[in-house]
Amino acid sequence: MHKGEEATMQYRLLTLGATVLTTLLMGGVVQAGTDENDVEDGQTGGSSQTVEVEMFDYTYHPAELEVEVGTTVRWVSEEKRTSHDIYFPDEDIGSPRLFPDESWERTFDEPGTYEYHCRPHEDRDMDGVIHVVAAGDAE
Ligand SMILES: [Cu+2]
Repeated sequence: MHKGEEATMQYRLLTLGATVLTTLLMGGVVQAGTDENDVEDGQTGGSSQTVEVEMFDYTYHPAELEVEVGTTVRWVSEEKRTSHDIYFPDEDIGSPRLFPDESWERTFDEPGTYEYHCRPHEDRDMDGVIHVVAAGDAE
């Protein structure tokens, strides 16, 4: 075998390696996109986790939150006396009034910015925002 052929062989091996690598990477991406029916591994891709926002002192904690698509946000009232709610005016979606230790959940399936406030305490600037980002884009 002279030098020309040897170089070609090495090139072919390199190309093969790159192809295998690309296939593996693509496989990973595809898997990450199929989170909805992915029963075996809930960790991949769009989140199915639950994140809590506590309500106390007439404030949402945290008031600003970034989550991945598919995340459920649960608002829990840690207040001592008064009640609060969670209302999204853009969509006219809202919770009932939550008394101490009560909670309400909403799952976010679309990326976007979701502003909300507490209807009983809008005049006290009790408001918050959820930033829903595509899977893998969360900081
Ligand atoms: Cu309130």
